[in-house]
Amino acid sequence: MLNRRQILAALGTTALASFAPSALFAAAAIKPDDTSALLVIDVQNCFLPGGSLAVKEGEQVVPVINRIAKTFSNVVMTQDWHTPGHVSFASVHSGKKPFETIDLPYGKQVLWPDHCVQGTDGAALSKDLAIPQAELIIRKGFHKDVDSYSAFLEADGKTTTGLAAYLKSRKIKRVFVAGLATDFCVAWTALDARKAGFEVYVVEDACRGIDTQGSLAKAWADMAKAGVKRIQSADIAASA
Ligand code: VGL
Ligand code: ZN
Repeated sequence: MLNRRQILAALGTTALASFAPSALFAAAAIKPDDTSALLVIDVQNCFLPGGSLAVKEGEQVVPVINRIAKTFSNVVMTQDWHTPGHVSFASVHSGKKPFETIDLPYGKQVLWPDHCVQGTDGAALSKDLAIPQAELIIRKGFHKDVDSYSAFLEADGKTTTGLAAYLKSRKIKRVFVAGLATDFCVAWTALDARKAGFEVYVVEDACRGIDTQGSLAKAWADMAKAGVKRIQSADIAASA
């Protein structure tokens, strides 16, 4: 009689290798349910090629987001929605250039090229998004003197957008975050979602970053520390 150890040894690594990956993959697939929502962050013309604050490879998130969105019954989109002359624009601070920082009453602010001005074509959502079931569009950053990277909370740290209350009233427990830019609006949204008590997944290949002054590495580190789960679109089970 072979004992357990001898059987395992006889099976050897080939048997394990051919068996384990698919089993692991199946176990790892995440299935969005009715308590899950996909948050599609700022997939707007200004952040896409030709836009005033174009994110490198930003257009590549669109097909990935369209694909994963099919697995969600709840999808919320956001739009960065600034006034003309918004405080986050370098153009309104004399002697300042885009990507420099200034101190504002609510803290440090990165200055940007003018972008996502209310009602302009640059502020429009990408026409290539194909998510007809999206149920809510949250606009943010519309107070002239306060920025809002996060879809939940403005940069003053206290003015809410109403999104947490909306999601809670819809019984959402888990949010999946995708879009632009990984290191600003995606990361701030993911961090605030954790603070609001949601289970949070950021879908890495459905996002692209700006990466200024180490912002991308810092964003991933902050998100890991806050318990945000970093996943790939392939980790989400294909729709039934
Ligand atoms: C964003 C910079 C300025 C973003 C918005 O969507 O990540 N970044 N405004
Ligand atoms: Zn903005």
